[in-house]
Amino acid sequence: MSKRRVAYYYDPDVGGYTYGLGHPMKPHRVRVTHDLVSSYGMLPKMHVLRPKRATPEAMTAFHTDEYIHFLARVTPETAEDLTHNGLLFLVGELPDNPAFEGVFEFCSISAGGSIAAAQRINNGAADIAINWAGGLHHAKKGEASGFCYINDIVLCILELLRTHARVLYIDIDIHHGDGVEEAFYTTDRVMCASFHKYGEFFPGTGTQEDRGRGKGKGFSLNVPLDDGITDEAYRNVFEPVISKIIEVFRPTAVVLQCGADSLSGDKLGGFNLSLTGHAACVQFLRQHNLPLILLGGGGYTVKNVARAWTYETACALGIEHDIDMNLPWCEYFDWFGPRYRLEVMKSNMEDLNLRDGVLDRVRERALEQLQDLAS
Ligand code: TV1
Ligand code: CA
Ligand code: ZN
Repeated sequence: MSKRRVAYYYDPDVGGYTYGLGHPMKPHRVRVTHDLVSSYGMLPKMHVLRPKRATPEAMTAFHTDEYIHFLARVTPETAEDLTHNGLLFLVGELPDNPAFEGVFEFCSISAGGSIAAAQRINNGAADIAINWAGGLHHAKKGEASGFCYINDIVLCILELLRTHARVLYIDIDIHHGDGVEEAFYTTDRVMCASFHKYGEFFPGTGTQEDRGRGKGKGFSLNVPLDDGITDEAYRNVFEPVISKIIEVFRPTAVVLQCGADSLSGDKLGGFNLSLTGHAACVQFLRQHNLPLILLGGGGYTVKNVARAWTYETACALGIEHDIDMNLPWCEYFDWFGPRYRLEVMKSNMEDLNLRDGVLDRVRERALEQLQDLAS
């Protein structure tokens, strides 16, 4: 398999932001990932770039002026007062979206990386661009949601649309990619495909009936899943569905949100994917030889997030078969005990998707919907 030019976006400040004590979202996981990527000696094999921070103006390509103005000013001290205008909910008893110290800077790093990744793809200087600090798929035009404030993915895709006719967005985070879907719900230039847990689970959207509207009818595809899905079952849906999308939609660029909360053992998730099962999605897309952007997303068992995104960086480089599964010495080595290996094992939980052939019907349904698009 031939080598690809990989651009890797990383800002060393990103790991310093914190959503607050006890909050499951930990920006630090991006630093742990970087430390592991670096210890594996991958940095000299790619273009390592520190992205420019996204400006408020760049953010308004998607978000409203009012919301950006608010987000740029909010601090832990003023959050209560500023929310009085009812613009958004940043507070609450266990707030998903707290007004933490430096929240706007954090967003500008995350979004800056995803926009820069798109520009690098647009000007042809990279085949694959990576931003593990991105992938914040729930943010809405004028509202924060589900740990996401600025939708770096929408900004990334809007940038790609400047030079690309058709962009395919794929979301393997365990949560539905609602913010991205909503942004492109009525266009036929972006195909959004989300694989997610559905049923008494955040954000509660993403049924197979939701397929887009107007010109966008058929250009949103949802694959609702249940707890316990394993590598084999996931692959048996993912690969045929993505192959069919590529055949009928003929994307000119692909954005893959690699949310790691679909891994077995995630603190918030309930799937049973191993590291290799998760990474198989990256490998499958790389094989198609289309310009590719890899973004982060969810992932709440920090050591496993770092393992997954490190291995997926190796997949982007095409060196995954050459790396030592025993972890190299690194700053956070202690976190990876007791085995100190680059693996996430599946558990013995039941795969609820295999009851009564539900999963086969979900796949057949998705393939039928895609066939509609072809005729
Ligand atoms: C503070 C402290 C906030 C502890 C939030 C889990 C917390 C959660 C917390 C939590 C938590 C959610 C909801 C309920 C909607 C709310 C990055 C009516 C132990 C992409 C976002 C999940 C997932 C939001 C983000 C969800 C992503 N789950 N402890 N909050 N309300 N919110 O259910 O897709 O991964 O859990
Ligand atoms: Ca998803
Ligand atoms: Zn998630």
